[in-house]
Amino acid sequence: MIKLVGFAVSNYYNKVKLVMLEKGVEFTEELNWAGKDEATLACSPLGKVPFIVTAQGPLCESQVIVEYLEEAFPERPLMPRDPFQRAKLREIVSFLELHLELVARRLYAQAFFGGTVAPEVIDSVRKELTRNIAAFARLAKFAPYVGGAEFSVADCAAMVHLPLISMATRQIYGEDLMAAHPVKDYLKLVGERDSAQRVAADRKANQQLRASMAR
Ligand SMILES: N[C@@H](CCC(=O)N[C@@H](CS)C(=O)NCC(=O)O)C(=O)O
Repeated sequence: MIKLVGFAVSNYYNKVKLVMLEKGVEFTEELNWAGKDEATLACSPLGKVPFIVTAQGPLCESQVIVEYLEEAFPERPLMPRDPFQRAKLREIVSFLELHLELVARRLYAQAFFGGTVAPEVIDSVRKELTRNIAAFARLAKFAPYVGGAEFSVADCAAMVHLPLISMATRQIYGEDLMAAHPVKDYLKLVGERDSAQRVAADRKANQQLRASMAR
């Protein structure tokens, strides 16, 4: 059985978990706070989570894991068959991760963890995010799912990344830079799924565990 390793507050961990839940892939979970010990680095050389451990060995990088799952467990597909349509979904995931999440991530220290971010970084992230969100909006369909009529792997990414972009920008700029787009309605719709409810409950429990450890 596949083992999913990481912690349930992580957006990338939850993206993979959503895919497994949606596909009905059986898995176990192992808590790892993105450790840098030898055993972790042997599975995920940068010590990032998530990674999975399969009968054939470990695999890291969430999108690589998702694509592996899609090929290894084709029964309940989360991508269409057509190569171009598959690529269009990957395009959305790339925009979400490279151009939105990784840019907004520069704000997280101040937005979520009580640290400070240099004012020039706060300014440049705002400019970049404004441009990148407008670009993302040209690709995202929200009709009703992010890639169109079918729920897909792109939703598993959007469900975990979009709330962070909204929360971080609201916290830092006093306004949600995604507000002009139908993100709220979309998150409400996908949030009703069993997979989303399970991920939300596990995230909450993991948040409480982290808070209790910090005391
Ligand atoms: N590109 C990676 C990103 C994973 C990632 O950044 N994970 C965070 C948790 S959300 C992490 O492990 N951070 C600890 C670290 O970077 O050392 C993926 O898609 O899996």
